[in-house]
Amino acid sequence: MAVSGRGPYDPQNIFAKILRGEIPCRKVYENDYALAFHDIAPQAPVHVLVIPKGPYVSFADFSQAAGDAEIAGFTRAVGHVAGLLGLDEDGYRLLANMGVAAGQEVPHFHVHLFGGAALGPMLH
Ligand code: D5M
Repeated sequence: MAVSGRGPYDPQNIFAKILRGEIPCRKVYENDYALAFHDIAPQAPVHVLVIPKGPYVSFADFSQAAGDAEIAGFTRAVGHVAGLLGLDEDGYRLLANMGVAAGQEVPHFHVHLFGGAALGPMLH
C-alpha cells in the first residue's frame, strides 16, 4: 500500500524499527548519518536500500530539513556503498519513490540502489 509521502513522520514505520534495532536487517554499511541494507524483496541481483538516520518521510523533507552534515553523510554513503558492492565499473541505478504516484511503501525516505545486471531502460 503506497503512502502519501507527506505529513508527520511515523516512528513506527519499518525502517524506523530497523534503525532502532527492533527488527533485523542485512547491513551493508553504516556511517553517522546513513544505514544501508539489502532489500527484503530484491528486484535486481544487487538491491540495497540506503536510508538517512533522521526522521524524514520524503526527499522534500530530507533536502529541506536535514543539516548539511546529514546531507553530505547520506550522499557519501550512497556513493560509498556502490563502490563497496563493486558496481562502479559496470554501473548501477539509484531510485527513490515519493508518495502515492511513485508507489512509496515505507514512509521513511530511502534510495534504492540496483545493480549486478543489465537493468534495462526502467525498473520498479
Ligand atoms: O520501497 C520499499 C522497499 O522496502 C521495498 O523494496 C521492500 C523493502 N522492505 C520492506 N520491508 C523491509 C525490511 N524489513 N527489510 C528490508 N527491506 C524491506 P518503496 O520505495 O517504499 O516502494
